[in-house]
Amino acid sequence: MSIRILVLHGPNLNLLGQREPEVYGQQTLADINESLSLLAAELGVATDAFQSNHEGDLIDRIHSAESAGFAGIIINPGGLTHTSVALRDAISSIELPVIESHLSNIHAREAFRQHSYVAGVVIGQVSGFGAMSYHLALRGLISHLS
Ligand code: CA2
Repeated sequence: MSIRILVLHGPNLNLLGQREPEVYGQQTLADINESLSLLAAELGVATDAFQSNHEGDLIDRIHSAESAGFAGIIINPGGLTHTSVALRDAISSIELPVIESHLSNIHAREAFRQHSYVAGVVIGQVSGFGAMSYHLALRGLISHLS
């Protein structure tokens, strides 16, 4: 059975491609999930994507990821990146490697976006490459696992 990677998308990312294309690009979340899944297949792993607008749902998925058979997590926490101690605590409570991914370069945006609560408990962060941030995160996670 191939290695399975959980991909978590946080609040408002379901709106991708419909609003603010100048900031977040033209691709929909379904487009991003599909291209990531194709890359994963090329690299010999599988991705399983989940989006939620609810902090607790994301935390529940993080808690159950290992028992559900995932080897690692890629997460774009959306706006929760900059607010959520609870999400950070959930990530630090598990043994699985986690990579943080952002479409935009959060360090080149408003001051309030430049701090990430989760950055200190993840393997690494990819920020600013649009949909490719997820691809780079996947490559980084696979490299970390192997
Ligand atoms: O750049 C990223 O990936 C972000 O995580 C996206 C979040 C933002 O709060 C972070 O600072 C950076 C926002 C996701 C909301 O996405 C939208 C998509 C279309 C229209 C409106 C929001």
